[in-house]
Amino acid sequence: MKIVHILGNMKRKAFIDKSTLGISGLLISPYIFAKKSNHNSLNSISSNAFAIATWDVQRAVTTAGKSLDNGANALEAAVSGAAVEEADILNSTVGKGGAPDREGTVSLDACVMDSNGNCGAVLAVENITHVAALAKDVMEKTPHVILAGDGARKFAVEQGYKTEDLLSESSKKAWKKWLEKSDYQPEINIENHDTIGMLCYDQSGNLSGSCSTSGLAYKMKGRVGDSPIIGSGLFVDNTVGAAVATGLGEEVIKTVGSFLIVELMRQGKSPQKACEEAIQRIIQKQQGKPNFQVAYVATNTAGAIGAFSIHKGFSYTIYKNNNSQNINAKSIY
Ligand code: SD4
Repeated sequence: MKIVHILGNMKRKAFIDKSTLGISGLLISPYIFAKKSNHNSLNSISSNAFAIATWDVQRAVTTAGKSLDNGANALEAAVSGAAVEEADILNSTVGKGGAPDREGTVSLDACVMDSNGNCGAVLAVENITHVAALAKDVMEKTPHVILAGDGARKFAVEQGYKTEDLLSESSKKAWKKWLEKSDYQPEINIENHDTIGMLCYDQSGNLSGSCSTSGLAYKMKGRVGDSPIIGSGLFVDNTVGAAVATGLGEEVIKTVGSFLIVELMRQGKSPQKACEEAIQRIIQKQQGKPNFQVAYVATNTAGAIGAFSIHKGFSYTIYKNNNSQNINAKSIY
């Protein structure tokens, strides 16, 4: 069932299974998981693996985090975490069960970026659930970075991906209801597990990320947001850090948000300050309080984590050492 969380109305779980996790030591901000003496000596550090993701996605970060603990590389882990939300038919913002466009078709966007700066993306793909894995396949098995639409779907079929009808009964019902008025207004903080942007830091000290979404509910057919756009929805630089975005993609694209955050960190800003400045870049172009949400999560190579959003109600989830925690991000409003 789709639950719409309107701004200011949102209740969040402060912790995930707080009692069993024993993670009070993590209740400081920023979260320093992987201390390093030298900002650029990433590859010399090990056993500090962690996964972070946008929204309240404990199963996804735990899947990614456990695979990191078992020695998976950061890219594999980021894709495996995204796959959990993609397969969840109850998540109406990612993968199977995602909200359709205004014609009733579910089309998905995703990208990945690895520690060597390689990247892959798929745009407006229909009938394929695991688009983050598909983006990884584009990166690894084609000479290209981006495949869109039918070409991406065809490539998926060639690679052995199952084709499925991605429109769930509840998303179909919600779309039919929306059609009655066809009033297009991106809602703030739809659900508490939205577009999944995931950043993973593996035991070899490498960073990678993934971003996967069904995009904005009832978008125009063919509309693509920030999530599969490298630099907007996701950016990774293994010598600096990484960032992911969620929210109204049009606004993220205009400021190339994730790249901006990584560049701000390169200039010496903390992940928190970098996320705040990236949100300010959006806000300063608005007249008054915006009626849309944008949120960022970032980490640097020292393991510090930052997050910031325009409106209250955005949270992110961290996994480290068998513990996971959902944290409410700070916001302007
Ligand atoms: C998009 N950024 O397609 C995505 C949607 C999203 O929270 O993140 N919603 O614009």
